[in-house]
Amino acid sequence: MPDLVEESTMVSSLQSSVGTERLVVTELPGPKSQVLQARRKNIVSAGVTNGFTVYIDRAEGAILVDVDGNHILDLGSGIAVTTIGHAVPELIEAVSAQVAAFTHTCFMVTPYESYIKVCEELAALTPGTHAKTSALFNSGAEAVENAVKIARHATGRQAVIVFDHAYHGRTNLTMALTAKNMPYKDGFGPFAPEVYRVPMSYPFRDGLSGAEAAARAIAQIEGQVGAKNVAALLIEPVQGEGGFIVPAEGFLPALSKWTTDNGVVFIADEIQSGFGRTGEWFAVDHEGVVPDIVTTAKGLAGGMPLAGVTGRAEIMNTVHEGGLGGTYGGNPVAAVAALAAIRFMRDRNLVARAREIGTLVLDNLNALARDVTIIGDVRGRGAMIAFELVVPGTTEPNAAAAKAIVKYCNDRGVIALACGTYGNVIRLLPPLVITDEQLADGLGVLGEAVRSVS
Ligand code: PLZ
Repeated sequence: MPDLVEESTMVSSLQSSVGTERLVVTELPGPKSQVLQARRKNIVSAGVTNGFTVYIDRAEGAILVDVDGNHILDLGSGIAVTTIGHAVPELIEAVSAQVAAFTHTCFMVTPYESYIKVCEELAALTPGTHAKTSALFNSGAEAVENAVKIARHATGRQAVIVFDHAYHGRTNLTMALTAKNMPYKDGFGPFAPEVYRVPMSYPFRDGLSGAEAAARAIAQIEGQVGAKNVAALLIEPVQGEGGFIVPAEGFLPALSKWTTDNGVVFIADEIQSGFGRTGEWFAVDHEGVVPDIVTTAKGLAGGMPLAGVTGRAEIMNTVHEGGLGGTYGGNPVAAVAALAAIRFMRDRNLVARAREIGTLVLDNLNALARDVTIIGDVRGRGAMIAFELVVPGTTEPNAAAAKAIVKYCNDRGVIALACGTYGNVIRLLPPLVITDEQLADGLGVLGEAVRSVS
């Protein structure tokens, strides 16, 4: 328990300005972080890991301040969550006022307006002008589970189609939907049935056009599952954990058409790619695809836990009364945070900013890729950009290089995240409020890291 002195220090530190510059004042992790890490080892389950063990005290914009006073540049946004940046005054104000008013009633017991407003925003922002309804939950995995429940209920069918490299969560059903065994699934079975995996479009590794890759996936579905048995096709329009894989142009539209022709519910998992991240409100917007259901979380509520399932009213509303819910789903504090985050994104035009960030990052990384032999591919959209590391002269994944690059960045106070089925992809997910100077600083360190590992 923190004593009173510590608590008052916390409050004053919250009020002091963080500034915008990266500043490393101790070895990393610093001495206080090391003490906390030793404490953690005794008491936090070993199954939960940390990428970079600096313990955070406060944050602002794209800077995290750790307990040793180091100012860390955040190029990960807590895995694509703090899209609007840390400590946004409008969000603090909204959340504080809501905490003072009431923190919980359970929407299923006695409702409140902010839940409705979030659903109105989701209906307005997600693709398509058809009638839509939403249900709110706490986490991405919970949203995906509910989207599948709804699709099965609406179609009376059972099979769910997912893709190679997919990531959809860590609960029992979403583990089954997720592709990668280690660390997500190993030893955690048995898994939920009626999940069928088909090949993704992965231009760097398969060389297929979007139409060819879609034909390959569809042939497999029709041959091995049968269209009439398929309730839902679930896909991340830009895959996240799987390696920021952007399918070839035409792949998503072809799949979307096939689902429409066959009475299959097209579910876009936009949990990582949504809410402005890719330079459109949703990644499917880049190709004009209109999903039947969209799942959202992460960037939706600026760091508060909130997730949504938004879909065609005629699909969403087939569920019987009481069929969807949960104690905390659409919690009022998280709901007002979402409203503040959405307003902030609109006011600051952060979706356009994501496109600018994309241009800056792509130019920088493409130039870097011409100079070194370990970058096999640079890809992504908007502020969701990554590069894939290979053994020089081959396409063989180079996970060791990714690890070394992340460590080099961390040692200098920059958060960079690895991802990918083969652990060989470095992804950038900066908050969209990152300044050009901060971005240049982060890319500078990243460039040094790549050159040092090459
Ligand atoms: N769908 C597309 O990216 C979460 C997971 C990190 P939850 N991605 C980060 C980890 O190792 O657990 C994610 C996602 C997509 C679903 C999810 C699941 O969202 O809020 O983590 O449950």
